[in-house]
Amino acid sequence: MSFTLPELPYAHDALQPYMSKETLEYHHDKHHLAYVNNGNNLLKGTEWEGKSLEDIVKGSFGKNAGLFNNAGQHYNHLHFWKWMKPNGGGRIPGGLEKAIVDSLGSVDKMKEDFIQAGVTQFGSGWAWLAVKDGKIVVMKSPNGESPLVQGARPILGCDVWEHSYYIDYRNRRPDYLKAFVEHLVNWEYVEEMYRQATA
Ligand code: MN3
Repeated sequence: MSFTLPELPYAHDALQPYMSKETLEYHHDKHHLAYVNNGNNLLKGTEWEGKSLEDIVKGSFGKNAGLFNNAGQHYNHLHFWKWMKPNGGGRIPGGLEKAIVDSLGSVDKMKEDFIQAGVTQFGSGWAWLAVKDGKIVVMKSPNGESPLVQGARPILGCDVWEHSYYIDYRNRRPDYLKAFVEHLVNWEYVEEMYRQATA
């Protein structure tokens, strides 16, 4: 399969004031598109041509850095757009909330640890909620990596590359992460990925 840039599931200005139209124009229309185009070029002629995106990400990790970086970021961003919605944050669906409390103690503790993971990811990368050995865990990863290459299934990720927040928050990464958790997260999509990860 080749990679294609998905449409955003909302208008570019729909996440304001927490994520601006300008940020999404650069981040989705230019950065994600570059991962798609570079990934398609680097995929040609490799053993992973014709494989699923997840198989390409997992298979190229540690073997083909250029392809992995672009395929990994394509996977991460495909979900990142869906992990957000206008008027996000708020109530977490009951089944997912129970799993979070069982695994991490409380919703507040989950939010605190998730924000801390993003704040302490040195340089570019991602903060994650993932399912590992049947439990929800907080993780972080550098660059285009994800829980997929750490033996886990991602259910929520926040992009902490500067291109994701610098226009709106400048150097205030903690404020961006807090706004993401409180006002942007599409918990229904997180729950859908949790169900898939535990099916
Ligand atoms: Mn990004």
